[in-house]
Amino acid sequence: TASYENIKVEVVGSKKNVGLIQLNRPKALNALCKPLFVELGKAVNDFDADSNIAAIIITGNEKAFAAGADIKEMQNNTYSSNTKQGFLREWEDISNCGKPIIAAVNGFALGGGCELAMLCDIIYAGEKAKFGQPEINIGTIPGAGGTQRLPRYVGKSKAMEIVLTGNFFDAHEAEKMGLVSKVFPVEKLLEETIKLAERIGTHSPLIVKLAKQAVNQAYETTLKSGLQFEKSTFYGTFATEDRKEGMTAFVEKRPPNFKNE
Ligand code: CO8
Repeated sequence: TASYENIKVEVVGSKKNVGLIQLNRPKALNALCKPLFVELGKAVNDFDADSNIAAIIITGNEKAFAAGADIKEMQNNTYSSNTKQGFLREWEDISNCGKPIIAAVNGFALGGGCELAMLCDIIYAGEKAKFGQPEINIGTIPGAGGTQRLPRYVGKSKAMEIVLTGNFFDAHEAEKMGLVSKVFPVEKLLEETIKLAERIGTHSPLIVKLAKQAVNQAYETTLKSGLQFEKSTFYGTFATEDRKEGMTAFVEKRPPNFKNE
């Protein structure tokens, strides 16, 4: 794998089919500076293109998943520099990934860090994780999905409270509001997240990709066209070898042998 300065990249899991990306600027609590985001985008794209990889994990360290955009780096930005340089461009690489991405959050997930976790498909948290959208404290607003994804995930009242106060909330609150799907002891988080990725990795990669696309429609379109998309995609699975294999294996009472076809 390529070598990076702001992230560490590894292939893990007993079948070596899980791509692990660790944000690695511990001294700045993994603040998301531009070079970090360029590297993260490249690592995600590479794993997305690698047929040996079933799912991707993004994590940080025990103190911080990511404490937000790099405030020191953006301090002197201007409206025109943001606009001309496309300040948030690299975020697209992550939202365009076809494979499942799981965020394993220990420590702070604030501002852009919380938004990065929300760009992922599933969030697992360690019990000391702290989430928040503190942008309001520094005179700005969330800029990478916080005002749009939070209300869709946790509802308007909670989202407003989080965005307008800038207050942090913990892993258990995050789980209760549905932002996080499970909470684990700090030292178990990564191992449990790898297990989740491995479980996903037992399925047909092709069908996993379709399932991810279909769930995402629920956040991107109306119910009517989302249901239409689901139905067409469901019908479409019947054109795949893996659908045939899955049902045949069930009837023959044996494990399926998916070919990604
Ligand atoms: N940017 C740059 N440096 C940071 C950041 C940050 N977001 N967060 C922490 N650091 C640095 C600190 O400056 C400090 O560096 P130094 O030792 O050189 O002074 C080091 O990390 C350790 O931090 P603290 O000493 O502050 O550690 P504490 O344990 O006392 O406090 C906190 C931890 C509470 C997390 C605190 O650091 C904090 O409040 N950080 C800022 C959180 C924040 O406001 N985040 C939102 C940023 S705005 C944003 O994300 C907008 C998103 C827009 C889109 C994203 C584009 C990428």
